[in-house]
Amino acid sequence: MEDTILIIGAGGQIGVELALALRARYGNDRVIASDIKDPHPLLSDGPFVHLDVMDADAVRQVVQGKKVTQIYLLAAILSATGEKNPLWAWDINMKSLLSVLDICVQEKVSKLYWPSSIAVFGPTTPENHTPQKTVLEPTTVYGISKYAGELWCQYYFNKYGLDVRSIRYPGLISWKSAPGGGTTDYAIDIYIEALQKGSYTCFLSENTYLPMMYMDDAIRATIELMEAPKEQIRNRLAYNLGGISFSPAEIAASIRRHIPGFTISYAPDFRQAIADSWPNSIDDSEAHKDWGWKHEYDLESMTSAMLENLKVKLAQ
Ligand code: NAD
Ligand code: AKB
Repeated sequence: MEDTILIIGAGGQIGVELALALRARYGNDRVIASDIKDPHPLLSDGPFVHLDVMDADAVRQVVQGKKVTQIYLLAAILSATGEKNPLWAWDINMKSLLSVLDICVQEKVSKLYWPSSIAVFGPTTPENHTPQKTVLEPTTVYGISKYAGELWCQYYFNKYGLDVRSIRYPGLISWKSAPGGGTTDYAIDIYIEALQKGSYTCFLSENTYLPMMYMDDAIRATIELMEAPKEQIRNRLAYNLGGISFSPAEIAASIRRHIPGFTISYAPDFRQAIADSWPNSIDDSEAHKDWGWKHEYDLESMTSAMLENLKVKLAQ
């Protein structure tokens, strides 16, 4: 039987690109995009349903009615937005996951993808080449919800055999769909403002290093993980995923190689404390060993791709 895939939160930064990639791979009709907001214009070539993930009955109806066999649960409140309203962020992030885990078991959905984040790490975690297994003492509500979420995913795998898979994404950088309120969003805004204004005021300080990744790599990782044979998935919490590590000063220097007059200034705000609590770089050797993961984009190739694509998009 062919799979029918439901993406919840398909209108967001990752969802739009993941929906496009899954549709290109499995066929437009096999991938149902859903979101609480109106459909993104790039998703008009396939099915879309309005869906609030907090409405468990509505999610169940879609799963039953469309005979869904795989779910990608992307709806969440990210780090910076979450710190403004912690209990609300906790409620959305945890209730949505627990309800979808339950629906998957009851409706015999064969696979669930739920992303975690580098936000599971905290100030007591080793900050360079952070290992897969290490101290996890996150200080943001977002990070706490991701850590708890990982444990719930593992619990559902152990208790019910649910094939749930997860990645701790680093900050993702992309141009097709806007980011949704994270601490790493500066590394997208900087490209847009470099093209529009020739200058950027960064909300993180110049030497703040964070793990980052170009979206093409992240989408490929997600699909490779989901397609890997079950016996190769030895980690049922979430896989560390490396990529690039750079600071605002370094991304600015990389932009200056394309836009020589570009200037950057720094006005750190509350997001600095979040960034300071996260690692500088990630060791993803377990993902490499278990399912062959290897990233492709470095800072220079990502800058070229971002500027080239944004130039065309912003001119439209
Ligand atoms: P986003 O904020 O861009 O997208 C989330 C989508 O979920 C939005 O389209 C939003 O409308 C939708 N949504 C919100 N509440 C909903 C609800 N009640 N019902 C249905 N849909 C709802 O986020 P994203 O960057 O695409 O992130 C997707 C997932 O990946 C999240 O779990 C996030 O924590 C994780 N992640 C993202 C990054 C990153 O850098 N983008 C890094 C690490 C982990
Ligand atoms: C955020 O900054 O909140 C996200 C993430 C790294 O999880 N981009």
